[in-house]
Amino acid sequence: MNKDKFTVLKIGGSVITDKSAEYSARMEDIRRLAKEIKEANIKNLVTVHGGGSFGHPSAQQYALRDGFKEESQKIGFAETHYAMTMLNGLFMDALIWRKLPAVSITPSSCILTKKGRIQCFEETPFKMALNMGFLPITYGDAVFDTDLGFTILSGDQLVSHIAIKFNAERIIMGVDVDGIFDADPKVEKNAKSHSHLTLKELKTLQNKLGKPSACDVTGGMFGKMTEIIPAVEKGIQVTIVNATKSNYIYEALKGEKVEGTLIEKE
Ligand code: IP8
Repeated sequence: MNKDKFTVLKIGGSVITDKSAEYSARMEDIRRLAKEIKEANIKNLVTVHGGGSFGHPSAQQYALRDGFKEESQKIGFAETHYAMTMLNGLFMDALIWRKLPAVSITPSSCILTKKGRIQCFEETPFKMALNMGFLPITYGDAVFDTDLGFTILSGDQLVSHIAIKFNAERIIMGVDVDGIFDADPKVEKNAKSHSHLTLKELKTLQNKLGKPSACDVTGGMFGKMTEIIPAVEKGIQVTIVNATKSNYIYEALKGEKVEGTLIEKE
């Protein structure tokens, strides 16, 4: 593995798709983010994107996360995975158009989960791509599961797994709100944002917020917090920024101070 530390960037599905309409990509945001990634020009970057209105509706309709129960779900698995390859294709197109050497790593072909958690990751092509200076791009996907038959792997679990396994220096999570709040800012007008959280504060806040009842099959901000906790425990710094706002991802990648939430172990 490359000796230089690297960055894992997550681009949320709510940033690059319109969650109110199935299979609706936000092309302007996809192009803008590709430009920001190009201009930031940082070495050793792994990017993971979410599913938004491409992955979640069919995953929910066919209850894929709970695993294989009946034959009729198989077409749902196929549709969900195919929809994710379409969204990934749009993102890849924008990156390659900018002359970035982006290479897609398809989770359903190289990852197996066990009860929903990553069990085996055929990582050699991923490591070679990173070592050779390519820009690996991966995403939340419908994957095969040794116990459940199949399930849904969230981009957030992938982010944390990759960051821990390959010793990343930092994680940048691009979401559609201004960081972590003490309540859902889309519901509570007076929700207060946190510019800095320690691991202890993050855990306390997570308990306070509790599980949401959102249509996001992988758990929204609560799921995000659950997934990043093990990475923060390993000393990986996590920044949560609003990727719908111009240049926030650029500034975060450059290591500049940007509005959002910085999470550190201590
Ligand atoms: O949007 C889930 O990934 P996420 C992807 O990162 C699918 O939670 C297929 C629903």
